[in-house]
Amino acid sequence: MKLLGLASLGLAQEWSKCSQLCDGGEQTQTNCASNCVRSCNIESCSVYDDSLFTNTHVDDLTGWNCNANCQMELIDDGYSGTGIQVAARNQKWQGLSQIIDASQFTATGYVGNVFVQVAENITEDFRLEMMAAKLLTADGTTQYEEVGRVTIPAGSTAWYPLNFAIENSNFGQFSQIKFYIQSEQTSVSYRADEFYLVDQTTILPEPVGLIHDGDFEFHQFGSDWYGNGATLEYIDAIDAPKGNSYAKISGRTAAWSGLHIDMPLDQSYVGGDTTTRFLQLSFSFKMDEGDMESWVPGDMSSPKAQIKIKNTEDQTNYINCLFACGIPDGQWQQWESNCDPIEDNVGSVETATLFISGLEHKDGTFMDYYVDDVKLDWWTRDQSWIQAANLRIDDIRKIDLQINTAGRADVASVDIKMKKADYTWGATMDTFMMNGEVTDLGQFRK
Ligand SMILES: [Ca+2]
Ligand SMILES: [Ca+2]
Repeated sequence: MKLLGLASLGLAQEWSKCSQLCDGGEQTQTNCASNCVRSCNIESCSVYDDSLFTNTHVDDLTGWNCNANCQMELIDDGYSGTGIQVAARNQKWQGLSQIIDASQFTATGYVGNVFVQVAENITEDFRLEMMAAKLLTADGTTQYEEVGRVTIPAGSTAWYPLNFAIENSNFGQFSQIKFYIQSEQTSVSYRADEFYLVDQTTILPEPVGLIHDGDFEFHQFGSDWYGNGATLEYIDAIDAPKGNSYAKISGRTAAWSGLHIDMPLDQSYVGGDTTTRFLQLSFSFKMDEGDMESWVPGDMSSPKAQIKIKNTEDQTNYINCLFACGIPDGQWQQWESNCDPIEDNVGSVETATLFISGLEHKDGTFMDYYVDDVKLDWWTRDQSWIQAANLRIDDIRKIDLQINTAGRADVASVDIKMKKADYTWGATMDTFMMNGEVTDLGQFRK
């Protein structure tokens, strides 16, 4: 029995996606078995090839300098392959740097990243800032600008992404721009690896389903996400469920306050067969661990997710997308739920907005929460059973068969027909159940 290889298990898909990325960027979860892929870096290989920085992977020290005579060395255990370690410094502006000729800046904005790690145990949070020192051609003075920062938590030895962006600058007035990493905490030595700096328009991703930047990896471009009666911040952290950033929602004052995004949901999403044609929402979610000390699961309402559809007659409909009685906690959880079908009675769609809110505590407080990897797309039947079924068939229902044709040079071919099984077997199933999923279903209806 041959089954279509249309879908593989989710894990396998993550693997194949990782292998298309370049800088050693797949992360394995520290507390799961080996080969347990959790997420991949979001950037594509091209960002390293197209980078305005040279020697992006730090194969050696070529092109990199330690600003104002600080000390650096090549290390073997970088983020991927070799990297750079910068020793303790005397002044905050001493740090790893590279100078780029300003004539290379031809686009209106650039975005970059470098992975950083502390080289020793630290007992307090450690902040690194990416600076741009822009040398004016006219009078030889320098303009300084902080273009990105990251805070590494006390005690952490993980690699962290330091995202940065330089936008809307009149690059033509400068002769060169020096990027350098600085920190007030000069006694802490740190490591850096895998740098890039590219035209921001070259790496903006296409929306996945209805959601643009659902993994919050491109927030520095001005995201479509907003805090709704709440403060929306972006956290850059290596433990993000997807990529290197996620959203924090704080300062909530009501059950409806949370996160929202306007979506390109048009009339093509309305109506049709409501038994098969509906949207599925999934997202990663956790509560603030600090808040969990006062957490009583029974005292908190579940998260809520709704699509608000406004029609051309200014009427509003809400489509529920989260039907769960799960108990969120301080660990990342994956939430997945089908939305109610969007029926014709919503009218002509003018705007559509997804809200993620809820979480009202019995005492009238509204806890902070975190979100990542939000997807909203057509529901499709999970076909991961096919691969599993094929493996079971190989394992249980197939045996090797040997036919000895020695001494029968006159035999041109052998036809084998199984006439009787050792035991009675069979199955009943709905004719439509595997339509389009199994190639030779008819053979089993004989
Ligand atoms: Ca490297
Ligand atoms: Ca993310």
